[in-house]
Amino acid sequence: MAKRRLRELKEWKSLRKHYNKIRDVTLRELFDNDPQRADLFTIDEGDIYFDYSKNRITPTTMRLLIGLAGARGLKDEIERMFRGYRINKTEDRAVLHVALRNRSGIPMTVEGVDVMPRVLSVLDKMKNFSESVRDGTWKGHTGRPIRNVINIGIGGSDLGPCMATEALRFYAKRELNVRFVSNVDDTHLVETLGDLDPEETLFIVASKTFTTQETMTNAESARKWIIRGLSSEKAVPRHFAALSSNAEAVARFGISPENMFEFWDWVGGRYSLTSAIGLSLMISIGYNNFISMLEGFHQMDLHFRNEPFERNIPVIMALMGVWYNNFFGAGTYAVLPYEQYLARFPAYLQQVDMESSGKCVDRSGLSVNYDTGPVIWGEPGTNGQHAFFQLLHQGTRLVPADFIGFARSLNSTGDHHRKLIANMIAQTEALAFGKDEKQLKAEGVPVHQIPYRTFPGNRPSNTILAKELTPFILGKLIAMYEHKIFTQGVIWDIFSFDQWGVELGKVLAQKILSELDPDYKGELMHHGSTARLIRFCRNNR
Ligand code: G6Q
Repeated sequence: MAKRRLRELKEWKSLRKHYNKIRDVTLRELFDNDPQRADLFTIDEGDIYFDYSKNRITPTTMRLLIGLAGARGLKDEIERMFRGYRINKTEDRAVLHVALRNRSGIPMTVEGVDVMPRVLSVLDKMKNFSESVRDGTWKGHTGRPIRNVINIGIGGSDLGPCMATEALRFYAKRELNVRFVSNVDDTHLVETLGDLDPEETLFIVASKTFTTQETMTNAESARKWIIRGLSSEKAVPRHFAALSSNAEAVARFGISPENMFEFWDWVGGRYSLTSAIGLSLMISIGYNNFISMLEGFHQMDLHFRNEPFERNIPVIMALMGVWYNNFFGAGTYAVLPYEQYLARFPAYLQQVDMESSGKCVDRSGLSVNYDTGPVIWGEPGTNGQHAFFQLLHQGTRLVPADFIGFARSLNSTGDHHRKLIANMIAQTEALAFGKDEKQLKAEGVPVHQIPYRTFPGNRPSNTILAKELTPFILGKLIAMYEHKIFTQGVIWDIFSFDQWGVELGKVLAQKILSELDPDYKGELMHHGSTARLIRFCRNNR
């Protein structure tokens, strides 16, 4: 029997009807009518405290949304991922990043082959290498220990380790500078290397394919920088390591197999932080902290696989997302960490979510007739409050948001942290309950100002709390979002693990690259706008 399209499902239709009934019900009413509401809609998972009570939902909403997940076969889909099926159909690959952090000792297979021995052997190799860099036994070409580690990669080979290195800086070996170069803009490389000594600098070229234009351009320039700085080609093997699945290209670059850390086609770029792609992070925080992060990932993987949907944080997060995206028509989703160390977390999630869910064709190849992934954005609190929160509180758009915070600061100084958390909790309250005319009048606000100073409220959010930001908790948080995205992909019936949408621009850029050459003599076969842009840049070099 052909799979029913999303909007034809009876569960979807019931949700539509239910939405029409409750769309105008306010969070104030919902809380007033049910004093147990916060209990009912909180999952205290042990490490993560997930409060979703400030959402425009009732028990019926949840029953219907969970019914929808059931009708989409979510349980089976989760199993298919964990069992290594080739669920990335358009690239004909399995999707088994969960094996990278499988700490159970139980085999995980792709087509009957246990991948765990290879996963663990790469981890071991990473351990030895990272320890030798950290303790100074790894020497550069001139015999000096390494003080600077530069990860060269882009997209999935940059955003994860860059975000996590920043997030876990508290646990870092401070004598080591760990930096990230991603942009093909020469400024990125030049500014990153400006104050560094090649004798003490190690480059980690992170590229699954080892053909990515930006990464290879940066890596070639870094190679020249080393050769120039150390006056010898022989310096390359002591100053370069590679994270890749393309052994031949790595060897051609001059990096020896001992310094290549492998990963596999069943690891998608944006899901690769826990693979060899995490090497720069491991060098920064050390093997034990890295393993602790993997444990956190693994615990959340188990939670996602085993918990009933009613108690399953990633599933509930996904359902909330679908509820606002498809019924309330919210086109964006804000992620607001109240934790400076998580400053890069929204940017990281942007890739994981938007590359996975930015699709307009369903798994049967038909155009979808409903919205898929929203725009993900965010900044750390409290900075965001002084920037875009105005729109969240009084704008015309509904922007659901995740607030992420920690009960303790890692750098406890005076009452900074108490103020930070007070702000976070206050924002969720202000968004949910707003401030009405009656309250404003009671405060003596002049009548003519009342419309401007009214807060409509009824703006939903999740609050995600943990005791302290540790590697373990970071692992849990990331896995939570990964599985949220997976769940939404199942509901929207899209392929979450490909990214064909990034290809066209790359191909066109190759053509334009040659046309930008001042000696290019051919005709510019483009629409008028593009041809003029090319001419402007060529004439003004
Ligand atoms: C992520 C994408 C993409 C990829 C980069 C880098 O899921 O596949 O962001 O990670 O394009 O690719 P390489 O690692 O092959 O250089």
